[in-house]
Amino acid sequence: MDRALIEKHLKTKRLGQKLGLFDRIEYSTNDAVFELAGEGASHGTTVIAGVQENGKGRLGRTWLSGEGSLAMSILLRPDVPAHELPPLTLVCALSVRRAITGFGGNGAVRVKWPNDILVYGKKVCGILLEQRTVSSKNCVVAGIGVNVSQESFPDDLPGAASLRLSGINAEREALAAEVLNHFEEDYEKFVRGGFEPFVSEYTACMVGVGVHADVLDSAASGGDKESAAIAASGVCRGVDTEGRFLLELPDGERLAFAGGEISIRS
Ligand code: BT5
Repeated sequence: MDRALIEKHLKTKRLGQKLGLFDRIEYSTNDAVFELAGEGASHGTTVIAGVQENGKGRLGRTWLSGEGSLAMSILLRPDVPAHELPPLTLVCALSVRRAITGFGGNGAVRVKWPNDILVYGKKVCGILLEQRTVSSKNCVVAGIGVNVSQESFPDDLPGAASLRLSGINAEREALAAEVLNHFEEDYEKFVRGGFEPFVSEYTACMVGVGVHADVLDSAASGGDKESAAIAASGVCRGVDTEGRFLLELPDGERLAFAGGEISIRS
């Protein structure tokens, strides 16, 4: 990872101005940032790695970050009450989506509620926001994993692709800087006005709007999607002003889900 190249593209005031860079890190960049938070690191402190061993997904899942990937984690010290923070994951997905589309892909780059970015239906990015109280202060770490230039994936990840395999050629350092540029702006907008200003953009690039969807209870199955029970089925109607997934049931009633996982029926 080339620091000068990141700095060349970085236009932020705070995000990424304190930067830890690793070609390889042996543990999750999210945990690395929480450690720095415990040492008093300021808002915006960022850790970026090429290869990340022991990367984390949601619900105890693993995130594969081998050669050709980008793993980055950003420390946020929000002045927002904890219960208002969940939609920040969606905001972060929009920032990363915009950073990616700066290199190509346009309409093919979509968000899958709540935390994935897909290109041509395959997952190129996953986002994990974690919140903890560190030294009695509320800290959020936004973790972003992007498959940038891998040429292949293991057989057990048939739904994964890299930007390169999807026809988008991005330099990791430039992409990382653009993610920070977009997220700084979007984070400030979110702190001022909540998720409402993002609803139409999110809905416009969201996978599955108007299509039949199942909401899965993956938390109850310990994160295992295959064995997760279907909590509800209906037609996806986008997201509401709190970033919740809207499902229209066959009788016309609308349910809003703050958590869970979505399976879109094609
Ligand atoms: C996520 O979880 O997608 C969140 C991934 C967050 C990774 C970043 S990297 C920087 C920071 N440090 C960390 O330790 N984590 C964050 P989830 O929605 O639960 O999806 C996990 C599932 O995605 C796995 O169970 C696999 O099925 C699949 N998966 C794992 N690695 C993948 C990859 N590289 N590309 C596409 N899919 C992958």
